[in-house]
Amino acid sequence: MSKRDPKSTGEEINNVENDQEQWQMRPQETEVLIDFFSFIPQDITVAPGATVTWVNRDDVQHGVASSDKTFKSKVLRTDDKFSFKFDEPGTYEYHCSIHPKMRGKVIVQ
Ligand SMILES: [Cu+2]
Repeated sequence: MSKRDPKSTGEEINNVENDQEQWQMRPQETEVLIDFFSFIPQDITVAPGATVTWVNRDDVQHGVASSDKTFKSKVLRTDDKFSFKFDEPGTYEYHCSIHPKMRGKVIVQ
């Protein structure tokens, strides 16, 4: 007489592994707020492939421009957004195209 249980075939364990793989593949999205003439947070670190979206919450116009010209937004009015996808690892310093003293940094690693 066999005591083998036909339900314990490992199917449930395989399902758990598949779920974890999907979670790791999910693209990362991060927001940077523009308010009080500042980028908030000023420095952010994201994984390669992440999309960063800047949102102008200030009541004056701002822009987002990287120092090495990798990306540049149009003029952002209140509640306007600008997104850029960072595929290449590196440090991306940027400033406001209207107020050059406003500075921020995106670190991709
Ligand atoms: Cu500005």
